[in-house]
Amino acid sequence: AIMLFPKNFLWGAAASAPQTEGHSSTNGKSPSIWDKWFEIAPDKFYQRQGPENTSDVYDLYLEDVANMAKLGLNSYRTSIAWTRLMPDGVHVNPEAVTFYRQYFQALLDHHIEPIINLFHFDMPWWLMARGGWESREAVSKFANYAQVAFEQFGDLVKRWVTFNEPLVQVKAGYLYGFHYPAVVNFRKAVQVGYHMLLAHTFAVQAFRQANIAGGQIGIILDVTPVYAKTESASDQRAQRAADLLNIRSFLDPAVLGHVPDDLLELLEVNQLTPISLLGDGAAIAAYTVDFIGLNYYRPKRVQAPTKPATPAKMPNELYEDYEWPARRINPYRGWEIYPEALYDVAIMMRDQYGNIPWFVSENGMGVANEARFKDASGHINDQYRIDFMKEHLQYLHKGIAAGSNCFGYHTWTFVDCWSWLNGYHNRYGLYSVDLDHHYQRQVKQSGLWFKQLITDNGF
Ligand code: BGP
Repeated sequence: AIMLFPKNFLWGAAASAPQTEGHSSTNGKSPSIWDKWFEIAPDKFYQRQGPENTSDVYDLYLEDVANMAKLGLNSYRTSIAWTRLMPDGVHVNPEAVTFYRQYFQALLDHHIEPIINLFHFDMPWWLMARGGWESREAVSKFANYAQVAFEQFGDLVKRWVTFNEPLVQVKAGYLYGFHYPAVVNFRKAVQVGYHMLLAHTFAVQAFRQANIAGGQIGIILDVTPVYAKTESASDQRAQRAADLLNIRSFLDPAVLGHVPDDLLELLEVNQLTPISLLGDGAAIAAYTVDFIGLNYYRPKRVQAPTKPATPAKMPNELYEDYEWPARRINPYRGWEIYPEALYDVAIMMRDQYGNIPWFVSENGMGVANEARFKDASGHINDQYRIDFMKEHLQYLHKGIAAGSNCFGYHTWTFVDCWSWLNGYHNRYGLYSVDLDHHYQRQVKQSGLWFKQLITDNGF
């Protein structure tokens, strides 16, 4: 079958500043929690690969942009590092302004639309030292940073994003304890999540006030419908709770302008209502988004809890992750592959969120030790990644055909990049980087396929 995507569909790739730029402690940048954590506990990081250099986009962005143009990308998402633009949270670093302006201009010169995100897990260290997202102060600091970014780059960047996956930071940092500050405390997680929601809200407010001609603002969330193990009442209850905490907690306020009533109730019953909740409802209602980005890698499946939970692990008393016996697994990363979810999410956006414009802001296949798939010419022959994207695009296409308002597809990522505690273990790029030869780039088979995909606007 021939699958053509809508006219002017956005084809591109996504990345973030901390995972690609490098020069993490030079050129006027101050440390984020990642730089500091690596300094304190380097052994936590895969092969002691830290955030200092990453893929050196700071030096190599012109080469990358030229390669993007070669493959025909018409859009690219990355982030600004708050710690580079405003190293002390007050003053603007002129070198950062020059760097980002040249980078964004280079994209525009090649007809690649920059979609710019303000925050990708990289809390400044100076602010973390004052409580990070636990402190309400972070809300106004973030809104101020957003305003500065709109002023500095609003002439070049039209599509803005406040946050990438805020809930991942809430969960990884405050609930499951694997990202800094590695706390396990549901009460703190709620407070942090709430402050991130407010930071998002007031950044949208700053955006409306900046009045950027042709400008739009959105948020990027890691979202799929939650799938229950069975139709039983207890599994369905678990499904609703997981959906509420993981999906609706951010998607509802961002799009519909209110925190779900059942979430407020759940928090109240557990005496977890965040401090200062009551005064912010009007702002949340007033500053909703223009579009949504959804990152999708794997589905979330749950069942009713099978083990007794302690209060400290509050979500565990509501639901438990469940491994579907029939699942397909990406053998190179261990994650379930379930492309059908992209259709389900498309229908969810159509029916539950007023058919707001949205795009797939990340989708891709992580592969460990990918160098083993090099062919004789030195290119990585990643047919598995081509198959992965094709399958997902088929279900996305089906969702669009059913009327869902999806305007683009971004793969994670363009060049292999550094990933938090996983370093360079799992590779995702359309281009490989060679860590032994100063991040030398080379196109993979999937890159050539992606080019054809864009040329044909489908496959
Ligand atoms: C997403 C993040 C990205 C990226 C990706 C791949 O959740 O937004 O930053 O890291 O996941 O995950 P990983 O590198 O752990 O395989």
